[in-house]
Amino acid sequence: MSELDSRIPNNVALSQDPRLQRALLRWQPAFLNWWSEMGPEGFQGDDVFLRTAISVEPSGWSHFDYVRMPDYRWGIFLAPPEQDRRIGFGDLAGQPVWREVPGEFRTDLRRLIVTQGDTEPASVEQQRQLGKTAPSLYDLRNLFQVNVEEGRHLWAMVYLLHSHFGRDGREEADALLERHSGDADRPRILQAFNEPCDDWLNFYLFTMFTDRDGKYQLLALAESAFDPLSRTTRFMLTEEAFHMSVGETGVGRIVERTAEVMAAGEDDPREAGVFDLPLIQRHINFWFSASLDLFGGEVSSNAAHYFANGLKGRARESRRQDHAALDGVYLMELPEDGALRERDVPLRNAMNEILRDDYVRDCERGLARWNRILEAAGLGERLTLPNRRFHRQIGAYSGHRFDPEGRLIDEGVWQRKSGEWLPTADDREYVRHLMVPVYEPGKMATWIAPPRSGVDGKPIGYEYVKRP
Ligand code: BYC
Ligand code: FE
Ligand code: FE
Repeated sequence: MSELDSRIPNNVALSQDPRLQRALLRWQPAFLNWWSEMGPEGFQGDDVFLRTAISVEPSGWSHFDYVRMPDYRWGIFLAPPEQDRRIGFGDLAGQPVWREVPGEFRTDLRRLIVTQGDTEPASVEQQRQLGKTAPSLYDLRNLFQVNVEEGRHLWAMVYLLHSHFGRDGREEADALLERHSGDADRPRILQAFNEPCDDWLNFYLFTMFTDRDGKYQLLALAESAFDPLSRTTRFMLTEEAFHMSVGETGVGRIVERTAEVMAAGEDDPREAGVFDLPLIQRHINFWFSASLDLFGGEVSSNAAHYFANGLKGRARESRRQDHAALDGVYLMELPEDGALRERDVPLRNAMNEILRDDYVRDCERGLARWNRILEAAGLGERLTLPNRRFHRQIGAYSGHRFDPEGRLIDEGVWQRKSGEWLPTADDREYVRHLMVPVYEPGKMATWIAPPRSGVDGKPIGYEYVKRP
């Protein structure tokens, strides 16, 4: 392995491409500088038991060891090329995929890559204070694993910008480190990535719902006719599965503790130092609706254009029948003159909503698993997903008020009721009050049950993070 390959592990023959090498070696110090200023605060000197991607072989793609986060080897990996891969959908279906960016789609592809790339460092910024209040060393390690992998996802998009978009690609790569989550002047591009995520309840809901948007957007980009984008996003999906499992099992462990306290006959779970179900429900309502916005408008000419030209497909396009999507319509209920009316939308213009459908189904499976925990504890209460029209800021339902069942309501009702539906100042104070760090191996905070098992075959009580 050359010195370069050990600094930046890769399967893109980086050592044989001097121009790209120069660009990435120039960007790397800026990235490390960003990581130390905007990455996890207070833990940069700790030894963390982390997995590092080292190849794309399914049998041995990653390696676990103690590493200080600033020494993490952020690598560049593309899934192996598919022989004779063809465009799978839209007007260009059947043509060979592109190894280079066609001039006419350069702006569109750059925009998709920049939007994707912007979310990765944004999430690290949102989560930078969380280490200080981790409920266990196991959870602390998982947080940092998610953070370093989001850092790698940023590298993945920066690789595409540097290797395929010339000078403006380099400028966009720099700008990815200059916008910041929640910054008044230079915020992140998509709103969910400017929301604070500074306590662990919000963190688990974010990784459950917002990282899951990532999964579906990556599945759609994995269909792209621009083959380097397809191969990069396919490999990113292997890491994404872990992020969502942190969220789903994290909320599951919270629900388990709450259920335990409720089943023991405690009327007010807050008396026992756990989260009550209505508070959890309000957080589900918030992060589910914020994540639905990330799919864009219900009716979108951008999405139609991306689909027509093979830039962005549907999730798992090959499992579908009609890859042209030219004749069909999608029946939607859209607000018009103060009521919901059924409208036929040309299929290609409904691509954002079709991807959102897949996402909602996936979320429902997670909710069902949480509800099985309540059921097993003998409780009648259930958690639910709000209707997709509820609390939207983007698309056809923004600018109107809907209740969690999806009924159109007026502003007065919203003002009276929204405190029951979305996290309140009082909720926030209660959540904060429970955020006390637990750094003793194997110990858990009061409000969360232990996980089923540890990481990489290690026990739950393993010293996943060694404090200096
Ligand atoms: N916020 O035609 P429309 C992840 C804009 S998460 C602000 O409906 P389109 C991760 C839109 O730009 C995955 N603005 O939108 C998770 C457009 O502006 P123009 C991230 C928004 O283009 C956790 C206008 O509204 N990946 O990986 O069809 C941790 C009309 O919109 C928003 C991607 O997003 C919004 N939410 O769809 C770490 C994939 N939505 O043209 C990582 C790449 C829309 O009027 N991005 N607008 O100026 C895309 O595919 C598309 O840009 C979107 C929007 C799906 C986001
Ligand atoms: Fe990511
Ligand atoms: Fe992720």
